[in-house]
Formats: sequence, structure tokens, C-alpha cells
Amino acid sequence: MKNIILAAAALAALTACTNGKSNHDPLADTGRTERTERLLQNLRQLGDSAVYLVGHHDDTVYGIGWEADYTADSTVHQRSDIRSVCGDFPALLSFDLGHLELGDAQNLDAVPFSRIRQEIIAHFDHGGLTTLSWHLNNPLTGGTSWIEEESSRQPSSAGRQEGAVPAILADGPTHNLFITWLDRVADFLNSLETPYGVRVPVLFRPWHEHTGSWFWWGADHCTPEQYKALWQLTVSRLREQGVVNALYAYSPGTEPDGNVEKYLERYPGDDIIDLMGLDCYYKAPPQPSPTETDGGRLERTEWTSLEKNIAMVCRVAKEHDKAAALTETGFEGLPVPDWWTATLAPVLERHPVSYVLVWRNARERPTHFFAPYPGQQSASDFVRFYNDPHTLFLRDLNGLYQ
Ligand code: BMA
Repeated sequence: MKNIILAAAALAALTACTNGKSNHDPLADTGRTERTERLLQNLRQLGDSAVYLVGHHDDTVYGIGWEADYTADSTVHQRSDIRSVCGDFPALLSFDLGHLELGDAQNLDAVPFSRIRQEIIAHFDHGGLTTLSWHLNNPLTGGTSWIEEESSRQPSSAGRQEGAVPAILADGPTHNLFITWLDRVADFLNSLETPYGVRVPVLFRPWHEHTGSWFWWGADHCTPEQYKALWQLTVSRLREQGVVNALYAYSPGTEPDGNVEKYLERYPGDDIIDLMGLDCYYKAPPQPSPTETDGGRLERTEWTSLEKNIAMVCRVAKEHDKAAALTETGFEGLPVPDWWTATLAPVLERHPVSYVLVWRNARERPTHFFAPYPGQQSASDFVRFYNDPHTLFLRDLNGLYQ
């Protein structure tokens, strides 16, 4: 385990005694488990420290050139592209609940929900954290989360997409259907329990990137009031269904462009949200001309959209007493060998967040990956990133729930 440099508060929180593997699972005054509330405190404190958790979507279930055997329990929490590169799992795992709402056995990326449950519990047992996104289908049209895909598949239904959010609010035509979908999510969250009787805390991150308009809950498809009502309905129903182990993350895209009013325009409220985030991907800048002598390095290290937005997110999260995070990021295909230490790490050093999450290494789309794998050109730089005293991986954690 590396030497961790932590601010005093985070040091106390993260290194306190054991990970708490007992079946003592009391509720706090908030109605959530005490472990869930302590996790929130620790995520908040991480924002005051110089360190952050590193996360990867679908990390332990597949990677480039491999997929876990979902029929064998012995393959749970065993393999990971990140582990193959640096010898440790990410501190944060992420999975998607898309198609859980349909009652399917596997999610939209063909990972069984039973395996996702096992991975979450195993990761918690090792002291780690899991976040869950939800690329759910459109209850009004039956299409996917994505507007374009849906419009191009069924051009005649494009106009109806604008009504998908109001249609699930009270008295809307798909309200009852949507409640059954939420109840399936509640059942799943309630099923995240260790053999020793502890509900596993998770960070639920639905309705993401809503400042863009590619999802049916996006900015052009509902009003701010409807979007807020969607969140209220979601969280209040999950609470009613006995969910005591979820924190909730708000994660707009980069459209607010550093403008706090825009960032908060659809914010559902401090009583609902626990963590304020940002989804911001790195896009390769245009190739430098041969007359430019720095080979493009200067441009590469200036990530303006992230700088602007993450500074604002850190500030506003502090004002609202919330945790802050870079809830999704990455550079698809990692074509630059030093992206981790030359581009990502310097921004996060300037703007302390509780975690950074990179997206998945799709085994079915070999160019769609965001973490290195052995032999990938950024792998040795990722090891430097791993050894950076600011980054936390699984073995660095001891007490995230204490
Ligand atoms: C997107 C892509 C898709 C995937 C979806 C949900 O960003 O990775 O291939 O289905 O996320 O995981």
C-alpha cells in the first residue's frame, strides 16, 4: 500500500480502525443506515483533502479481450483491466441498472444483475464503494434512453419523446408503469446485503447528463420543474420502498460551461441530492501544425471545459455542503501515452474532488475503452498515476464507512 498524504479530517476518517464488518446496521436520524451517512461524511471530507478515489465502470466483469464467467462464483471480483495494469482494483466500481426496469435478468450491456449484486457486495467487503447509473428505457415509446437512436429507429415517434417525463409524473399515462420500474430498482437496492446482515451503501446516479438533450430526460425534452419532479418522485418512492442505503448524485454535462445558475437550473434540492458532479469527457484537440514546436503538449494539458466546470462544481458543492466528484470522464481509446499524469491528474490537483470515474472497457467494441489494459500505450503512465500520492485505489482504503 502506498503512503497516503491526507488532510487531517480525511486521514481520521479513512484510516480509522477496521472496515466495520459486523452485523450492527442501525439507522441514523435521516432514515438511512449510519454506514451510509458516514460514507457521505467521508466523501465530503475527501473534497477537503488532496486525495480522490479512482473508479472504473464495469471494471470487474469484463475488459479488453476477456469477460468473467458469470456462471462461476469463483470469478467474482477477480479480474480487472486496471488491476492487470497496476496490481490493484479501483477504489470505486460503477455498474448500470439499464433494463432492470424491464424485469430483465441482464443489463443493457449484457451483464447479469445477479453478478452486479455479487460484485457490489464483494467490493464493499474489501472496503470499496460502488456507484450505479441507470440508462433506462423510455416508458412512453418503449425505446432506449437515447433520443437520436430512438428517432432514427422510429421516426414517427420522435415528437412523443418530449412527453416522456411529464407522462410519468403524477396522473400521467405512464405513471403507474414507471412506479413499477422504480420498485424494481428499490428491490435491487434493498437486496444489496452482506451475508453478515449489512445493507451495502451505494451512490445512485440516475437522470445524468440532463443538461444535454441526447437522453429522453434531457434539457430539450422537459421543463426544469418537470425534471425536478422526476427526481422527487424517484427519491421519495425509493424511500417509501425502504431503501436506506442509497446516496444520490446529480451529474450534469458540460453545458453549464462554468455558469452556476445554469448548473443549478434543474437541481432538485439539497434534501434530495448528496453529491454534486460533472460528466466531462476529454476530446482530442486538432492536430498541431508542423510549425508548432511543442508537439501539441500545451494544448493537451489545457482541458478548458473540465477546468471551468469542475472549479464551479467544487465551489457550489461546498456552498451546499455536498460532496463533489468528476462523475464520468475519460479519453476514448487513450491514444496519448501520458494522458493520466499530464492531463487528468493536474486538473484534479487544482480542484479537489471525492472521486473520478472513467467509463467502461467495452469487450464488444474494442475501440470503446477508457482505462488501460496490459500493453495499451498509456499503461505505464497509468502506473505513475497509481503511484501518485493523490490517487486512492482499493488497497488504500480502510474506513470509508467509519
Ligand atoms: C455508453 C456506451 C454504451 C453503453 C452505455 C451504458 O456510454 O458505453 O455502449 O451501452 O454507456 O453503459
